[in-house]
Amino acid sequence: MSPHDLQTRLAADIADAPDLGALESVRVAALGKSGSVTALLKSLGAMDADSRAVEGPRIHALREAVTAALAAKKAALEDADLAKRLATEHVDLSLPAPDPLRGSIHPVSQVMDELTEIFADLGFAVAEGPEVEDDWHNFTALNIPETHPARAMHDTFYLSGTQDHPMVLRTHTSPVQIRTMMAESPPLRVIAPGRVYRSDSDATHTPMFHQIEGLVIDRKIHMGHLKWTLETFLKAFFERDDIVLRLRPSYFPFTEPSAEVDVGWSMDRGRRVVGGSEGWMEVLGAGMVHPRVIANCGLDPDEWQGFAFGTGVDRLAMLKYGMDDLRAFFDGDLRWIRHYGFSFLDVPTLSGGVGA
Ligand code: 2NL
Repeated sequence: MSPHDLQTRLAADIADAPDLGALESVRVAALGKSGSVTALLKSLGAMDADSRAVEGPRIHALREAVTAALAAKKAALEDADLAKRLATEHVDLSLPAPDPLRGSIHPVSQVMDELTEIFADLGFAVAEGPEVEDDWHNFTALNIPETHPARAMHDTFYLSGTQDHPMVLRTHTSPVQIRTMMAESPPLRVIAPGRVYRSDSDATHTPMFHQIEGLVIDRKIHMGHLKWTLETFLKAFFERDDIVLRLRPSYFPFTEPSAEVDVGWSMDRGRRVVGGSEGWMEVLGAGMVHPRVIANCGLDPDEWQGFAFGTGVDRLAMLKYGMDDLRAFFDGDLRWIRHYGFSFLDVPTLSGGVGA
């Protein structure tokens, strides 16, 4: 077929194409690998120079014309499609809007806020410090000897400090209280909530977890103050009056005497809950601040005493809200958080305070 005849036929096919699919078939049949226009272009190679000089411009003009006709028809079909959709589809503004995706407060943040509120009521300020600590604030000042297992590489994340200034990811929040004692003058009442790190990972341990420690430094402070404070805090936190405490003698390098603090539990609808006295579970470690720690912070241990305590925030959250898998805390799965009924509107208030 001559270029002229082919152009007439293709122009008709293009004009007749009822939709974009049909138009694409016309394009392939003309310009595709074995298309009619492509075949004409290929035939140029076999012509002698004179014929090619005549046919070449014609065939190239044909290709240009077909390409332009295809583009024009495509635009027309798309315009027609859009016009049809505009005519038939419409937005019903009276329909209710879809719910926006809402996040919620994380149980750990929630519990940290609750703890801050409870201790604020008891006159404690919140202290903060770096998560990358030096070995002196994290271990030495706390009377933790060079040979203590906590200092081993397999328990602590070491960073590249210098030979005489080794750096670690803090293994507890105690260095925050050390910094507070060095920077401020007693009497002191502070809590230090925050992230801590240990080289540990299994079903019940994550390499990063959350701790809260408390510190009181004053004159004539004794274990009675410690026990009352912990009892008042646990009653407010678990929202029960039947909280019983048991202090068992223990050992920490930074306190003397030291105690492990157990709280009574009871069964409630098949669950073990805090409160009552069917059994004991450990919830805190505590003690009187070791005089060497007080002296390390530049205070006179004959004048100043104090108590300190520490506990895991993740564990407190699990106990209070009945969550049983620690790892879910770090998955960021909204279904999990909704299952436990957390709402972004849940924020603790002072109105439910401890009344101290
Ligand atoms: C536990 C035990 C504890 C402390 C933390 C502390 C801090 C300073 C001085 C003395 Cl600056 N003590 N903190 C004391 C006793 C226990 O934590 O089982 N934590 C999860």
